[in-house]
Amino acid sequence: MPHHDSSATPRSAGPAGGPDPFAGARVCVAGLGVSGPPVARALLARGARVVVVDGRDDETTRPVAAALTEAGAEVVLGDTPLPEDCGLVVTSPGWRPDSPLLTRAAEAGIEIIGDVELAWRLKPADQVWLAITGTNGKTTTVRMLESILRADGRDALAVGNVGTPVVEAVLPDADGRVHDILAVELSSFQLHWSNSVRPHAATVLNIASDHLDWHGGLEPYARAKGRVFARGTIRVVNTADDWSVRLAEEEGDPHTPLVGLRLDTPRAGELGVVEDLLVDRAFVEQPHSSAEELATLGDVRPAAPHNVANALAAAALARSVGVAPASVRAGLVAFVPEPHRIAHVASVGGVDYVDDSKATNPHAAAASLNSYASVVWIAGGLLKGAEVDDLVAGAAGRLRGAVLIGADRERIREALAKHAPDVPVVEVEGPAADAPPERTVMDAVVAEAVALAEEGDTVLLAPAAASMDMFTNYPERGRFFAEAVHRLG
Ligand code: UMA
Repeated sequence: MPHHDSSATPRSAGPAGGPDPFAGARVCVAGLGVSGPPVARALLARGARVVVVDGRDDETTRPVAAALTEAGAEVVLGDTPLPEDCGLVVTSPGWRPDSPLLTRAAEAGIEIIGDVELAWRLKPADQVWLAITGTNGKTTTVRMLESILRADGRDALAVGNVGTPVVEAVLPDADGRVHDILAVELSSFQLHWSNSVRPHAATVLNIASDHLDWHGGLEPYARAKGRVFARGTIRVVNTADDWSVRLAEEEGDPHTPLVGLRLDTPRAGELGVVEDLLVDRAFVEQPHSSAEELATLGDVRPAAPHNVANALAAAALARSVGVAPASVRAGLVAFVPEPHRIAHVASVGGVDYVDDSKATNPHAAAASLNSYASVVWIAGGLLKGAEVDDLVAGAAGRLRGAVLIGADRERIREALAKHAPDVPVVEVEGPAADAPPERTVMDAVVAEAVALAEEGDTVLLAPAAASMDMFTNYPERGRFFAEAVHRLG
């Protein structure tokens, strides 16, 4: 029987041929949320001795812990000690590098990887990954890509930050099948903890301030995203975004094609827009003398500029694996936009109500504010260290009024006072004291917005901030908003 040193770091999966580096290894899995349990199961399936830790000990974590214990893992809840003798830590993405467990592991020289890196080491050699990162538009783009690949008859799945942990898609399912191709949404957290992931093609859609508290600044946040451009990875860049181009040039492999995306006429080697057509001049035989029509602007929903850029990115990644032009169009047409992304809720009294609860940072909020001429803006929540001056200065001319909520609303109020002093601003702390129990804070917010709005205006929930100070998550924030709007009728 081969000897397995539990302090050795498993570096490659290698089940065919040499000894399996995971078999017998003692591995700590940090986190019992969405990504931790499938990571633990994958490691158990490979014969690792798994210890899972999670700081939460409550009705959510206990049943998951019981199931994993049943499956053969050791589970520690309510405390996050670094288990003794582990040779590898596989962390869930949200764990900050300065959390006590990860700090202790780093000090002890124990390798720390993320769930995505583990998935890469476990995946079959012939499974193709197309990777998407960026501050905004990742989830939409990864879903568009999945739709396009499927329209082309490919066995594809959207995974990663979008919600299905990548590790679930690299192991055979009950029928022994593994997906051929993955559309992988990667967050900066996941990329921070990846070091050997090498997608076939990848893109950084855009970079703006987000998660600065986690990474400690914009530069390390952007550089983490840049890791998506690995050795051998075809680089797809948004030519309108300086960081996207810089990261591809500075972090990527200069020997791979650099494919530009632009919202106007594409040059050779780019995808772009000519009149109302999405056009490919990169993945064609004669880029200097020919172009391939992929779709029309009408096939992209909503056809707002930032979303056309998302569609071009999805198209480029799909074309990098030989998807037919007609499949790009069919996939975009079949794509169903996710809720809470610039979703029209209702028109009441000549005023449109739009839910962009997914705008959890200033950059995303700017994109939706720019889509409307006269806006009553609902904003606020957790800014995660981001600045709002540029956002407010850029939107000032479009604002009819603002209704502010959440922990960091004071910062937005200050920016409004500075850059849009004439715009009326209302702050809402909670529902009126005598409100019936089914009323949420959003009823009070919507009532204030109604008072500010004039016919033809758009009341836009685009908070520029995360929701967790007041809501479970951004979908709940959006749902409460939509329900409050519907109660108006
Ligand atoms: N925990 C601790 N100690 C810590 C931190 C967390 O014990 O110091 C525990 C929590 O109690 C919880 C678990 O760890 O039980 C949660 O782990 P996690 O926050 O890493 O999240 P998961 O549930 O594993 O979900 C993660 C992604 N979450 C984050 O990156 C914060 C999900 O992205 C992703 O869909 C999922 O993996 C599958 O890949 C969500 C997200 O908010 C949507 N992403 C950010 C974004 O899009 O902006 C990056």
